[in-house]
Amino acid sequence: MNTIALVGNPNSGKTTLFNAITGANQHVGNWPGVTVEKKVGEFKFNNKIYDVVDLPGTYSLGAFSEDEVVARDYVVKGNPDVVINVVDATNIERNLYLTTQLLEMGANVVIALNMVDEAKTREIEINIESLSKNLGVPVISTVASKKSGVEKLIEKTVECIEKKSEYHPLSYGENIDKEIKTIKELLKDSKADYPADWIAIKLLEGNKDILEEVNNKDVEKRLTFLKDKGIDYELEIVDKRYDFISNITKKSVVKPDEAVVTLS
Ligand code: GDP
Ligand code: K
Ligand code: MG
Repeated sequence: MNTIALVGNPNSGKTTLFNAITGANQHVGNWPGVTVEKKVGEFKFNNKIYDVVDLPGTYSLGAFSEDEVVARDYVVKGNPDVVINVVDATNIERNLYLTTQLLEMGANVVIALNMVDEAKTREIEINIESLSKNLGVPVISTVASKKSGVEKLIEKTVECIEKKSEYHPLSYGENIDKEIKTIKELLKDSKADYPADWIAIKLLEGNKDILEEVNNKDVEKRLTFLKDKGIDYELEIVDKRYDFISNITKKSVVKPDEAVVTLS
């Protein structure tokens, strides 16, 4: 059975899209051990049935809330075949922060660029091709509340199950990239469920539960060594994600207040 997960910021239109994709074929439960609601549905395409999971809405995939942990763990441990990342086109910079983290995880991402009707009303111009090229993943524009673009999104999603997009890690600059390599080397023989690049980034961000889960003395030593030298990459990593996003939006998005004004 193939499984597709829906991930996105709160109010990006995730549930509306989930309903449009699955119709009446859905059931609601709870994620084990937490009070977070679990919504599962399915759709049929070319006589095959696909499971769809609506994950809790989050801005990030750290470990700051039950919602984030549920979404994060499902993306990495639930092994969905495709992650549909619902991005609100009217708030693209903020929404792409979550996207960068999905890319870091090496998830097989398809972006549903939702609320394009509202973006149009606000005269926000988005070059879909350029956005897709620069992110390295397919982007399909949708208006979930009108079921527009949903067929195309399903087609692209099914296509991506067969053909996983190539993983393009972000660059965090020379020092951090080097440190990621060092940590990955130390983790070579450990058997955590998470992708090594992602673990290394999370550790450099100071994420305590990943450190606990990894349970590796050499890695702990390395992190203590950095700390003793006064090196803390946490803020720099966040900055680099925002740099990555702003580079992309500069190339792909024009907002009315940014349009070039020609003086006559
Ligand atoms: P969620 O929090 O991500 O699950 O978002 P919801 O699916 O609950 O949607 C939030 C609101 O946005 C609801 O009022 C939806 O009807 C509305 N909505 C969803 N998709 C679209 C869209 O493409 N365009 C517009 N204009 N509204 C939408
Ligand atoms: K909501
Ligand atoms: Mg919802």
